[in-house]
Amino acid sequence: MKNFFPEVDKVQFEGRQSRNPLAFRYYDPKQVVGDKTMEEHLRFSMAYWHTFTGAGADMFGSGSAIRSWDKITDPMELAKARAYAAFEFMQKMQIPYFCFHDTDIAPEGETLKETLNNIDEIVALFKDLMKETGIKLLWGTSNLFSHPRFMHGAATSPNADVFAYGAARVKHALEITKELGGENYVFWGGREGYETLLNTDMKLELDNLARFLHLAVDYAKEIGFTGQFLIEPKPKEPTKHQYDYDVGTVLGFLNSYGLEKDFKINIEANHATLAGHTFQHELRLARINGILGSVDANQGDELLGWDTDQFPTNLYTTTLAMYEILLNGGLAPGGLNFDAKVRRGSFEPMDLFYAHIAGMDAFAHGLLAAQRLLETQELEQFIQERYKSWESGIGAKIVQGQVGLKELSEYAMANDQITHTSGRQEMLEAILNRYIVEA
Ligand code: XUL
Ligand code: CO
Repeated sequence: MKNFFPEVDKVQFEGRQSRNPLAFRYYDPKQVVGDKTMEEHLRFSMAYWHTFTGAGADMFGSGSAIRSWDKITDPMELAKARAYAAFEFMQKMQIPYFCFHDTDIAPEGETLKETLNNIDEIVALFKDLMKETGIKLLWGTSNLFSHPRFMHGAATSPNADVFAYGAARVKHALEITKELGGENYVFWGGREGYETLLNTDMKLELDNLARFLHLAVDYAKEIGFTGQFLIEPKPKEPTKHQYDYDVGTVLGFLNSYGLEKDFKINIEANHATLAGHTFQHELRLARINGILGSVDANQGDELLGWDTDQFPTNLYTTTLAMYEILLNGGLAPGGLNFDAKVRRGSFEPMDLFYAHIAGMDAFAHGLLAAQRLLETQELEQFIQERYKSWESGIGAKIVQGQVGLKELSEYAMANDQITHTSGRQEMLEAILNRYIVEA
């Protein structure tokens, strides 16, 4: 097998004293943290599209990345070379999972049939490489947003032929995800939204989106695909208004259309911040509603208002994310998928390694800090104390539904001199900093 990354051997854990940029300082896959190993907690996954299909193009310029396989001109040979390179990379990085869109892995043909055949050929190669390396598929999906045929949406297109075409792609993507033992299937509604209501039947589009998802659930049952279905919210980009805006919106949508039992949510950090929420807010809202399924691990830039898909290196954010994930009892069958790309200026193959190491170490560090926080219960004790008025007296009566407005009014008349306790935000922020520094 050709060696695409001859300059790198397997990246190993060397501990926090290490100054080797090609080693993990925190991520030690077999280290037990609480009740699981780091590998079991974190379930890292590589995003095929950013790392092996993307080349660093942006709106102002073409791709800048140097990749040894790019010299190959035959599209199927190029697709195969990328597959070999991807599995070599994941093996060297000790990344146990990957995720892909159908369009990432093989070139588009002249017809739908030819396109699906191209994909099937690479899927067969993936199957061999997965067997050889033990690397698994976290989730599959169909890209229903890049090709011009999806310019007005896929499931929410005004053109029923596009809905049918999208359905054919999802049918096939479900089959290949099953074939590869994928543990989840993701719907990110790339162009499922609108630019202007002047030309949009919002009601029909939302109904059709739900119809589309129901059809997928039905077909999964028919073929015996038992993976978890996930919806990935995003508020905007590419459309001005995406229907799957944020966790709250998706929750309402699933409940309105009877899909709440079949779907969980794949939360992407940069999508959360685009929606005006913190990553932790979205994780919390999904968690307390029992629908936190998986995570697209990346980060945005505070000064840029778009989806920059950067590698997650902010320890504050990874700690609070892992805190929610631990409280969720983990993510399985979901995982932490690096839906992240190296910056356009980080154009060398080595940057792919440095970037993934940075992300994996940031999440391993976050896991250690979050685990300690939960072991000492320092935050939990503070929160419990803050809400203790609900455990007895009038609070307990409200919770148990024993009082109405009349009783509450009588109580308030007799207890109108309210005493408060401080929320102690700054003290708690300093405590959190201590856990991060000491992890
Ligand atoms: C786009 C995005 C997608 C999904 C999969 O912002 O996050 O890559 O994760 O379609
Ligand atoms: Co994503």
